[in-house]
Formats: sequence, C-alpha cells, structure tokens
Amino acid sequence: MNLSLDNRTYVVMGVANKRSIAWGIAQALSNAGARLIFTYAGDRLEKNVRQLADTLDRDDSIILPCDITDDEEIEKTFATIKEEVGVIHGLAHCIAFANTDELKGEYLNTSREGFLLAHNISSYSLTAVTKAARPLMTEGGSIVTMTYLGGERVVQNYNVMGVAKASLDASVKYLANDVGKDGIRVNAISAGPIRTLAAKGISDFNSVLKQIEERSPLRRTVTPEDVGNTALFLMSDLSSAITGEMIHVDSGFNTIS
Ligand code: N5H
Repeated sequence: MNLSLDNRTYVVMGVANKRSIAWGIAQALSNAGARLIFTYAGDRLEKNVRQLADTLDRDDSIILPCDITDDEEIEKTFATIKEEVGVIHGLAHCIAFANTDELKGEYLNTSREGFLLAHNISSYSLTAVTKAARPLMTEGGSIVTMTYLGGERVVQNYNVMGVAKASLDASVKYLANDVGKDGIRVNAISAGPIRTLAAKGISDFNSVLKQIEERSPLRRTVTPEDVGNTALFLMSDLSSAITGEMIHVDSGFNTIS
C-alpha cells in the first residue's frame, strides 16, 4: 500500500489563487498521479483556476463552475462530472465564508442573516456536496474538508465562523457514519493560520502568525504544502481506517494552553 493516486480522479473545490490551501492540496494530489476536477464560484475566479491548472504536469484537468449555495447548480456540476469521468475517488472541500464585519468584535452581535450565511456556505455545503458526490464514488473514496481550532474553542474574532466550524466538525462525523457503508471516508484537516485570500483583510493577522511562530511546539507557521501532504495521506489508502476524524496540521498549536 502506498501514497499513489494513479488512475484516480479527485474534485477540488475552493481554489482562489496560488496561495489557496485548495491549491496546495491540488498540487499534492496531482504529484501523486491523480487527475483533478476543479470547481470555482463566480466568473472572477475562473481565469485563476485555469491558469493554475495549466501549470500541472498533466493536461486532462476539468474546470467547472459550482456555486455551493445553489442545489440545482451542484446537481448540474456533478452530472457533468459523471458524464466526463464516470467515477470519482475523492473530494476536497475548501470553502468558507462569513461577512467581514462579523469577524471582529463580539460574537453576540452576529446577525441572523450573517449566521445563516456563514453556516450555509461554510457548513451545509459539505453535506450538499457529499450527497451529490456519493453516487459517483462507486469504488469508495475519501472526502476532506478544512476546519479551524476556532470551532473547538473561543478564538478572538473568529466568532460566527467558529460556530459554523463546530457545525462542520459535527457534520464530518454524521456524514462519515452515513457513507461509511459505501467505503467512503470523511475527515477534516484543522490547519493553523495561513496567509490566503480568505485571510486577507483580517485585522492583526500578522500577530496571529507571530504567535504561532513563538508558541507552537514546532515554532513555525504551516504552509499549503503541509496541508496538501496531509490531504494526500487522507485521500490515499494509507489512511484506510480513518474516518470521522479531525487531524490538526498546526505545528502542534492546539496542544498549548
Ligand atoms: C481568528 C481568526 C481571524 C479572524 C477570522 C477570520 C475568518 C476567516 C474565514 C472566512 C472564510 C473569511 C471570509 O469569509 C472573508 C470574507 O469576509 C471576505 N473575503 C473574501 O470574500 C475573499 C475575496 C474570498 C476569497 O474569501 C472567501 N471566504 O471566499 C482566524 C485566523 C487566525 C485563521 C483563519 C484565516 C481561519 C479560516 O477559517 O480561514
């Protein structure tokens, strides 16, 4: 048994640019021999994804739009994937969103609308895409989502995203139980903070990163490559009995008080 993903196809959702965690995952899977299908939200990101996909060693990637707030579009996207490749072996869900103005101050100021938006995009979407992907995973497979420590404990400013991640983390366990009988595993990677487009504009991100450098057991921040390598492990047969699990890729920061 090894890390090879030869003759396997994976869906990667959430590449925005070359700094994206989703792109770190895509590169690791591609280097292990996987064929990739990318989905993006909004025409603005299509060009970025195409340009990045062009830098991969193989030229059979498929790039499709998928607005995960739209059930019809999810259905359409996965119908196209079925037509194009028939079977998929896994999916990386790297999607989250909350209103910027609700990622600071007190959590209790979260609006109903902002709460529902964050939960819809950051949590329910995993359930929706797992449901759509399941019929294509006829050979079993592995679904990986991205979470963060702020779902397990209070992290300053994470606010409604923390509550949405707690919901996502619970979904991972319930989904894992539902699809386990089909040989499909569902796991989450809890990454340390990384300077991505989503993290842009977040106040004091520098000091968050500095804290990881100073206080984490490994005394360094993590990279999309670190996360990509863990995603590769979770997609491969080496993790064959791991499901409903959360793996921290955070230089050990979660263990420190
Ligand atoms: C404690 C922190 C810092 C404060 C909270 C950060 C939360 C970040 C997650 C969400 C997903 C960021 C977000 O939705 C930003 C949007 O309001 C504005 N940005 C965008 O629309 C850009 C253009 C697009 C690409 O973003 C999205 N989401 O589509 C947490 C940090 C220390 C760690 C961290 C950054 C965690 C995380 O969940 O990403």
